Amino acid sequence: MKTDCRVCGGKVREFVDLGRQPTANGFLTPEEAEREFFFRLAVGVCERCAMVQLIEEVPQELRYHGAYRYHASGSAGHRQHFEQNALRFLETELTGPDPFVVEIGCNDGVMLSAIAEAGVRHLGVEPSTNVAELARAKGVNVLTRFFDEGTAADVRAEHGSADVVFGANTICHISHIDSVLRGVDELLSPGGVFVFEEPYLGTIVERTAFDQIYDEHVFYFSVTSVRAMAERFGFELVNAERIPLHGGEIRYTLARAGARVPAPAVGALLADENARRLSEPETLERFRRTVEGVKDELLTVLREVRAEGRSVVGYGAPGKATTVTNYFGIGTDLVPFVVDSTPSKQGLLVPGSHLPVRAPHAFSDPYPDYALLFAWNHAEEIMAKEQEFQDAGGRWILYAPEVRVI
Ligand code: JHZ
Ligand code: SAH
Ligand code: ZN
Repeated sequence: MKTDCRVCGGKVREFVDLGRQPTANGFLTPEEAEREFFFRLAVGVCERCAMVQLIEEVPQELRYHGAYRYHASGSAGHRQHFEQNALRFLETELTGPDPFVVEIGCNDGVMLSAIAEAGVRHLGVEPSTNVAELARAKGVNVLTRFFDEGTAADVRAEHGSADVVFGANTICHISHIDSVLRGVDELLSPGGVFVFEEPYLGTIVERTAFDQIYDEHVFYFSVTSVRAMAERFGFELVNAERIPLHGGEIRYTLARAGARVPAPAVGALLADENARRLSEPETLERFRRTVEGVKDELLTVLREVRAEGRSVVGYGAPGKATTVTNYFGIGTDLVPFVVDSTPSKQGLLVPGSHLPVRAPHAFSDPYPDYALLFAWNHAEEIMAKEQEFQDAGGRWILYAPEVRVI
């Protein structure tokens, strides 16, 4: 069992245990389901640096490989967001004579394709070969490797230093985060920035977004813990911006210590975290109890509507659905199947709970009475798309931040 902090070596105190869980994006065939991998999904907080992190971890090769199912370009909202990110980098950071940007975990090229289109030097470091191929098909340069200090040294030797190192929903996935920070130190130009956008502990606690907890999310960052981590490795946290993706994230900007003046947002968010006692044991314990309440309520609603003979379909098969269905014990008796727009998930089973994943057309064939919205962070996009379901009398069941039937 892991009890030492991956950042500072301090003691990690466990505060929530979501039970035996498989790897969240390990969608599988019925044959594979017989020898599925499980681990104990539990989270703790470091008593020294406040970094919230998994107690046990899944080896990275079991999570990222040639059949990684998450395709970042699947949502119109995400495509738009990352294109805007690219434009912002092009306007503000990549303005020198021959700029170079490295993205850690570029996935299917959702961000770098816009950089490639602008003709700017770039490299995606992406170990999952299937999604790396999708990026290459969009004209993106990709190195299929896990990022760490060794990779950083090789990239620097071949391409020179980078003006921007970027990562989205990836940096919190890497358990050897010390090696990542040493690697960024090696790779970044003196005036460069390391920018990463990751789920925010503050939102997870505030919105009871416990389904953001799964094997891939090794760390649950806060401004407090990221600032401490930055300082440990010779960096300074110079900006922290709240962004709406995945229900609420923060975009952190790290520069070399003393190189840039920190934005006022850093101090403001730190003060807010202190005032909320975000990383304190009693806050995290309250979060755990709230999750238990959501579990009881959601199971009650699902059992009631099923007892009335109503049909329920799951909408979306995000990684989050693995946590919810396995922790709550939601099987095909309550939710016979889910629909998801990602081709590579269709025809497979949700890890652990084994709910079948079907293509979106199964949703209207015929419409169910209720749809349990697993992809709740895309609620606006999905509800607009599925207006006909609502017009036909269909109702949505939501469970974050609380159970609601609308
Ligand atoms: P979505 C993944 O999280 C995993 P997930 C990972 N660990 C991470 O950190 C973030 O991404 C970046 C489907 N869908 O975005 C597509 C529809 O069916 O919440 C997706 O399978 N219809 C890397 O998995 C899922 O829902 C639609 O109209 O929690 C959403 O997954 C839309 C918009 C989506 O990420
Ligand atoms: N940036 C995209 C994709 C996030 S999915 C987005 O925000 O939507 C996370 C990606 O990180 C996966 O494609 C995975 O293969 C990659 N990844 C995981 N560990 C990594 C590592 N050590 N180095 C580089 N990429 C990694
Ligand atoms: Zn620590």
